[in-house]
Amino acid sequence: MIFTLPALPYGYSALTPHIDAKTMEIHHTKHHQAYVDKLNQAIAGTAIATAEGTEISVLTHLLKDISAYRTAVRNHAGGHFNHLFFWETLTPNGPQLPGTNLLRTLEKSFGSFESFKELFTAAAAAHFGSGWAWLSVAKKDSSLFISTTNNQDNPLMNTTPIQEQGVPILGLDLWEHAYYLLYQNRRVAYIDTFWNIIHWKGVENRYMEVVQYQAE
Ligand code: MN3
Repeated sequence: MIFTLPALPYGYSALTPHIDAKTMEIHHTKHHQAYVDKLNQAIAGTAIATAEGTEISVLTHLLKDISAYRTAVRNHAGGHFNHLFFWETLTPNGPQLPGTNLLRTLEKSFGSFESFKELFTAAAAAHFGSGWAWLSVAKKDSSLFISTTNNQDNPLMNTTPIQEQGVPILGLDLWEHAYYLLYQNRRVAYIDTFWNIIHWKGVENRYMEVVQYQAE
């Protein structure tokens, strides 16, 4: 497997005024590209270099077993997966709420959609330094949980300090490169605007796939 950088599912300016075109272009062509290039270097000579399948499936298997690999693989496999995931989590013109299946589950899990939003926002705002905020389906019982991870880690990884393992269905990049040009130090303004551009249909599809898979 040689990992590649796919085109975004929308143009660089599609998410304005929430995320500006320059940020999207640099984020995609420089930051994401660098994770792809360094991942290819890091896996040279390992079994991953000859693995077959889609990039997402190879990455998912790799991340679930990441404790067996060195830090460079962890950082760049995480970086590649998280960004592929992030681009698909955003959309310029989706509905502002999840569909019924996911909405009801969020209400059951967190009391209401509003309180889910508040908890996710608070977790993302409180995360110290670079990292990600996630909504995931727990490995242990298929419940939904909110967490944050450092650097390019994510909840799939079987390693410390991941507090709880699960399959992410929604993720927000908390690195300054994701928002600094438009928001500077105002991370909360960036988190607030995220709610306008979430691809809820895609998030719900991920949720349905995970619960179906875990039930089998
Ligand atoms: Mn990023």
